[in-house]
Amino acid sequence: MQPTYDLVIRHGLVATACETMETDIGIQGGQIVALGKGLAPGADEIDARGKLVLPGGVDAHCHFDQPMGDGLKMADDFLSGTRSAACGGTTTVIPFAAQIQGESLRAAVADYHRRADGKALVDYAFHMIVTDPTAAVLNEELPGLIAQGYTSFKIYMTYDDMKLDDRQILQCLAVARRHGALAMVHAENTDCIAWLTEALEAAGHTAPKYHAEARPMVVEREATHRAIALSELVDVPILIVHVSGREAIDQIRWAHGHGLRIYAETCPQYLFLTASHLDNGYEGAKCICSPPPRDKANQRVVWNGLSDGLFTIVSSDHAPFRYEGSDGKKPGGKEVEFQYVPNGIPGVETRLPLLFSEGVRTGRISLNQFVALTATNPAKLYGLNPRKGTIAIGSDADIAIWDPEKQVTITNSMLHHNVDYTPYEGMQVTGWPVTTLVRGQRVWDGGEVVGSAGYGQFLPCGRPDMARPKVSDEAAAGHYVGHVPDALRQLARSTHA
Ligand code: DUC
Ligand code: ZN
Ligand code: ZN
Repeated sequence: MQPTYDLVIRHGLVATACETMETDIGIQGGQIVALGKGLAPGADEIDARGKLVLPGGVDAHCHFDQPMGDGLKMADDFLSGTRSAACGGTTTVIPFAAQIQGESLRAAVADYHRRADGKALVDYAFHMIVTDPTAAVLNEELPGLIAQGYTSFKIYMTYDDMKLDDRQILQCLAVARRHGALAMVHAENTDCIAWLTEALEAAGHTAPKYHAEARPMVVEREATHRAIALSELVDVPILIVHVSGREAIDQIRWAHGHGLRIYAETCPQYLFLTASHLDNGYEGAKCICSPPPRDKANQRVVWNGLSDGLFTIVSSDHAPFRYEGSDGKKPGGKEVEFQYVPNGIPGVETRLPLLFSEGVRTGRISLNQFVALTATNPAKLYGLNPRKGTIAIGSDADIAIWDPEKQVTITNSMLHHNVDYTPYEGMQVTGWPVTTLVRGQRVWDGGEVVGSAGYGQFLPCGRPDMARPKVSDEAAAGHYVGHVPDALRQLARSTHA
């Protein structure tokens, strides 16, 4: 008898963001085409008895092969980065095409495609990073790129070579509003950091642990509040990325209490690391990231924000720099003052197992919340649903089959990135994906990487519905009372109609 499907996954416990069900999954042509018990035979079959069958993760914040100045280099390109993603159950990644100040945004996107072409094992989309919002960028490049499927961009409130001032941020948010893109904001007050860094340096406090002292919570709190105010002024939703603890969370809760659509992302480093991880001689540089990890009390507040729905997504913020060598955490091969250590830690492969083990297995979040935070919501937020991030008829067959009882002690040697350390060395987790499918093809199976470079496809993103401005009752009735000039409002309405 001719098989009905290319592949059938049988007897697994399938979970989506809204339900958990015992069902088989029929896959044909890379898509899910049937759900139900006792499906007809497939040419290939997977027996998932005792396993969890989840949508493949969508890691909506990771950095691969991003051009760096000053002799620095990211350790992972699209090959090693997406390989590592697949081995941790992630099937879609969204890294960043970063504009270099003084250069064009379009050129950054074109360059990033060259870096990605033929390398990825899983599917990928691009965010952009806007560092130089010239008139050409605001009026031509950004609108054109948004229309072509690059529908999200990140802006920074700190770092000399990236930061925008408030007026520039407003200009970018206005473009997001008018053209239906989602703006992501790195919220830290740059002048506070510069002032504190100078003072720490003058006192001879230059070890990695002082990175955390140069970026205390108040610095993040102030910038988070300001970003929220700017978003309110323009009347456009934003995502605050890598939220680290209580004070920033308080600002976001305040915004939600005032009816503002502010989305929030956190990352495993704010759940599993503390500033004490930076207090380890120069090895503390391995855990330098921004904002820095805080303390146990802040970790608890972040966990609460996951369980009560404050956070929309959990991403890795995988920013891979090797510890040894001259192009990573020791620039030029030297132990440098904390402010010259490249910011970022690896985590694309450990994101899901860490959150599953400490979140789902402990009961802090439900399995459905786990799926929502790590797959469904990021797909929605960035205009990739329903193709990605769920298990539904018509969706891509991007699936991670988990052994929920598998006990793993995380060591760098078992990971598949190209970084020479993991900040999670020695941590024990229960639950790990044993098979990862991208569009119905195995890329990670039984402890082996079985996918091939170049199989991963570029995904143009739709304009995310979640980026729509709020339509107030007054506006709906035609007499809006608020901060936004009518002209801006009218423009947004006509393109969003
Ligand atoms: N912000 C990021 O999003 N990633 C790495 C470093 C940073 O500051
Ligand atoms: Zn950032
Ligand atoms: Zn990042």
